Amino acid sequence: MTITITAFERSPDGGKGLARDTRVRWALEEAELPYDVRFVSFAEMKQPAHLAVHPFGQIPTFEDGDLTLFETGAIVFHIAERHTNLLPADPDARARAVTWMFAALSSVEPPVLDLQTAKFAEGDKPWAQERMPLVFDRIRARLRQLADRLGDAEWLESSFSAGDLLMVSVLLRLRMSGILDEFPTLAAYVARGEARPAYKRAFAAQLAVNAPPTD
Ligand SMILES: N[C@@H](CCC(=O)N[C@@H](CS)C(=O)NCC(=O)O)C(=O)O
Repeated sequence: MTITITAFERSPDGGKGLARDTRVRWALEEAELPYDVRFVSFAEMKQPAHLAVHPFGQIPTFEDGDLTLFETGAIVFHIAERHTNLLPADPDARARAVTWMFAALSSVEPPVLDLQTAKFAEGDKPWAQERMPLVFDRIRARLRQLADRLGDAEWLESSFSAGDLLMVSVLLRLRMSGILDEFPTLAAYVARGEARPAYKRAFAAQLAVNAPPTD
């Protein structure tokens, strides 16, 4: 039975790889697992058939035989746990890698997402511009802490893990803002993630679907 994930029929980012199916594709590519993609429109995501798979009507989802999962953290964890060396065998090292998965999604991603909300969902509000410096300051504070911890290391722990996969994926969302360039060690860390052959395959696969048509 081939694994099936869901992704946007057409991602709003036009192929920048920021939709969360890219993280799942990346983990599957690291694991060298073949997969199919079922593409869904925004309307379809809110229909009963998709809601049965994802209670919040979002992408991505993951189906493997009788197992159905949603939430990228859980999906990447499942792939990492069963199929790859994305989690170290040593129990303590494994626990540290899992900690970085949680850190990426629950300590770093929220301020990053707040920037997107401020720009795209609240950008037309009268108070939007006044709030923006606060949003950037919260991101900078978190990035400074992360950069301090990473130091000159290649990865967050001694080898690349699912924690790095999620952290790099979250940080990539900041590229367009320019804020990553203020933290050269983090920018280099992200570049190392993007240089991995598995990331490149995942990026290319989503780009093939989402790139704007050329005349
Ligand atoms: N916490 C969820 C977030 C999923 C999510 O926000 N997915 C976005 C695409 S990246 C989505 O489906 N947006 C459309 C919507 O919410 O209607 C996860 O990590 O999987």
